[in-house]
Amino acid sequence: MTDTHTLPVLLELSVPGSRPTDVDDDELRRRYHEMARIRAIEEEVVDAFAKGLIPGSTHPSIGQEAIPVGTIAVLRPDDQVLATYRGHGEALAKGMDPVAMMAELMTRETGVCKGKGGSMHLSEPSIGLVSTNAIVAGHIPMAGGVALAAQRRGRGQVVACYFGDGAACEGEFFETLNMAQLWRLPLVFVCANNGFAISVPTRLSQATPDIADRATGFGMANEIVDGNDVTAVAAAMGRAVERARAGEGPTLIECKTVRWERHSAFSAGGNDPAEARRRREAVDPLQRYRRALVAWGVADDAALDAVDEEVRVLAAEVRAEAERAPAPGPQSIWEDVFAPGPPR
Ligand SMILES: Cc1ncc(C[n+]2csc(CCOP(=O)(O)OP(=O)(O)O)c2C)c(N)n1
Repeated sequence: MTDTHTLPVLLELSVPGSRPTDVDDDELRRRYHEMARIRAIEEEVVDAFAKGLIPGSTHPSIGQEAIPVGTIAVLRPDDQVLATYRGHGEALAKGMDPVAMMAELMTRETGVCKGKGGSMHLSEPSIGLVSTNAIVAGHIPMAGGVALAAQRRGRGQVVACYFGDGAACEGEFFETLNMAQLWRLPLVFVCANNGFAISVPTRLSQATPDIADRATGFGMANEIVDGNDVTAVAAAMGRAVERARAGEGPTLIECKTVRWERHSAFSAGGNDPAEARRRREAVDPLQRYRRALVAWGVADDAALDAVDEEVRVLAAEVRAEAERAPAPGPQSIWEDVFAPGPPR
C-alpha cells in the first residue's frame, strides 16, 4: 500500500512563510520560549524516568510542541482543555506550575494532584486544565460534556480536546463528533496525527489518509495543518475558536506531526529509535520557528540561543525542586476519595 499520509514539511524544504500580522513581536517570541520550555522540561522528564524517579510510564510530547503552544496561544484563560497521557505540553501551556507538574509525575505530596494522578492524570480546573487521561479517546465524550456545560453557562468559553490518530478510530470519537455538531457545541477537536498508535503506523490502521475528512461526514468544519508549524497551528485554531465563540459550533483540526522516537519512555526501542529520532529532527518545530523568527527580524540566533539556555537551567531547577518534595504520607490514601475512611 502506498503511504499517501502527508507529513510535516522537512526543515531543509521549509520556508518561513509570512509573519502573522495580528500578533506582536513579544507574543511571537513568547511562543518560541514556550515551545523551548516544554521541550526542556520533557527532556528532564525522560531523564528522570530513566533514573527511576517517575513511577508507571510517561509519554513525551517532544517534537509536538507546536500543537499545544499554537492552539493554547489563542485561547482565553477561562477556556478549558482536556488532553491525553501525552499531555504535559498542554498542561504547561495552559499555565500549570512546572514544579507542581514534575512533582506529580514523581508522585510527590506537592504534585498538582497530590501525587495521586501521576504522569497521565493531571488536573487543575482553576487554570482550565480539566484533565489529561490514560484511556485512549475516553476524554473525548467528556470534552463534549464540558463543552455542553460551557454552552449553558453562556460566558463564551471554548473547550479544546486533544487526542491522537489512534483515538480517532474509537467509537466515542464519532459519537462525540455527531452530538457536538448537532448541538453546535463550542468545542475544538485537535488531533495530533503523529503517524503511530504505539507500534501501529496510520497506514495500517486508517482507511483514509486524512482524519479531518471524518468531520465532513457530520457537516463539521475541519482543517488540516502542518502540526510542526506553530504559526499555521495558531491561525487554524484562531479560526476554530472564532467559530465556536460565535455559536457556529465545533471544528476538527488535524495537525500532521511526527512522534517522539518511542510511544513512551517505558517502551523498549520500537522499530528503529535512531531512525525515528532522525525523522523527528528533520521536521523539528523549534528549528522551524527559529528560522521564521530570524527571517522576520523578530529575534536573532544569539537571543534564541539564550532562551534555549535559560529554559535548560529552569528545567533542571524544576526537576531538582520536585525531587526534594516529600512523598505523600500513608494517611493520604483516605483523603480525596468517595469511600468512607478506615474502619474504626
Ligand atoms: C481504550 C484504550 N485502549 C487501548 C489503550 C492502550 N493504548 C495506550 S496509548 C495507545 C495508542 C494511542 O495512540 P494515539 O491515539 O495515536 O496517540 P499517541 O500515543 O500517538 O499520542 C493505546 C492503544 C488505552 N490506554 N486505552
